[in-house]
Amino acid sequence: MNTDLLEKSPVADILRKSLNGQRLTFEDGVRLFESDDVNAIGCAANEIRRRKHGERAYYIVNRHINYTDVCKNRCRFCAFSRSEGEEGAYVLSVPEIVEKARELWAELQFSELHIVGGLHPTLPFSYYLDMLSALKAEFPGVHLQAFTAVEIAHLADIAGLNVEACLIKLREAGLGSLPGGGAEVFADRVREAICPEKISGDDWLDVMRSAHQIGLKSNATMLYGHLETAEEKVEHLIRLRKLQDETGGFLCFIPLRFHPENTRLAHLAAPISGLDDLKTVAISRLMLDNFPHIKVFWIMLGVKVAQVALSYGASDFDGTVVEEKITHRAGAATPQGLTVEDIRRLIEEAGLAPVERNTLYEEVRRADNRMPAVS
Ligand code: V47
Ligand code: SF4
Repeated sequence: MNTDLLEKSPVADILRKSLNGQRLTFEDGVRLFESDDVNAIGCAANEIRRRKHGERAYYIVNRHINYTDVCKNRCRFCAFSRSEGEEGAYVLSVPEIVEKARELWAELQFSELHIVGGLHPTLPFSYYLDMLSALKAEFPGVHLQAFTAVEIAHLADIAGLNVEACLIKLREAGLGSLPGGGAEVFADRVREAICPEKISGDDWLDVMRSAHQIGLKSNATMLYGHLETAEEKVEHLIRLRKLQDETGGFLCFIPLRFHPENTRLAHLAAPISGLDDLKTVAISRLMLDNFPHIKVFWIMLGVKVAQVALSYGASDFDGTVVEEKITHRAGAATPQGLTVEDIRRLIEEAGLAPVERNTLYEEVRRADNRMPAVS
């Protein structure tokens, strides 16, 4: 750790506090976001990451599947969604979803399927149950991380169930955990401006609380780089930290950088620098002291910034992905997927030891061409 860099920083008092194991306050978080001293903040975050995970950095062999882009919410930052009947709108049938996974299996024995989609106004609840059980029948050892808290609220609605009962039915059909999407920024002011139809921040947190209470783990995200203030970002992080204190159910936090192209917010997006990305990763690591991992989704950050973020507090580099629509329809220039060899090399170049994990962060050990086995 470069103590000279830390001690000379205008935010040295906050960084020292964090390194001494003290929890950062709202005011600390705001000062960090307002600071330009990205390297000192990153240095402290890297030290916290090192204390939690040593020289290991994690990655997962996964495939993303977006089962439909039809969505009744039509968030203003979203270039992915379509209205029913609009050009480009699609719904994958359950056999098509299974086929997407099957066609990849010979080549890549993924340990996770990451499944998210829009809020389809007419698909019945049975579609989602059938999707999970068909995938589970075909790939019994694969973890199904599916449906954001926003989708879960919608599914509970169409099923006429409360959230907990809905989650139990989905789990019986094969659901393994929930991805972290849909959190955006919790502040009402922000939601009103960027996603007025979406469930509130409180509702998002309530869905996650219910999931954690029945033993389902989840991820959490924050969408940054649109019209949110430093205060709103810090409030978001603190609300996540508070729920994590209560349930311990979050596996990781993923900061998602807004991609403006083809969205209705394109006009207001100031370009976000690589330094802003690194600062967000580092502050997340410092504020979320009770989250095991900060994950970088290289699809959104870009491969190079995601690689550097491994020295700014990130401990997880997600993943092989294979096919991605949400960010690419919003102008992302990243590839659709990375090979395992690419990911391992990127982590090694960052000076860390790549460790394959499953969704629950258990180490995966593979014999050649066999189902991933958990150690
Ligand atoms: O909720 C939508 C975001 C999320 C845009 O849990 C956009 O491991 C940037 O949550 N620019 C879905 N972001 C994706 C997501 C995710 C991704 C990877 C891993 C995990 C995980 C979760 O994508 C949405 C929204 O926040 N999003 N549009 C856009 N134009
Ligand atoms: Fe629908 Fe999700 Fe896109 Fe919002 S972000 S329009 S909820 S698909």
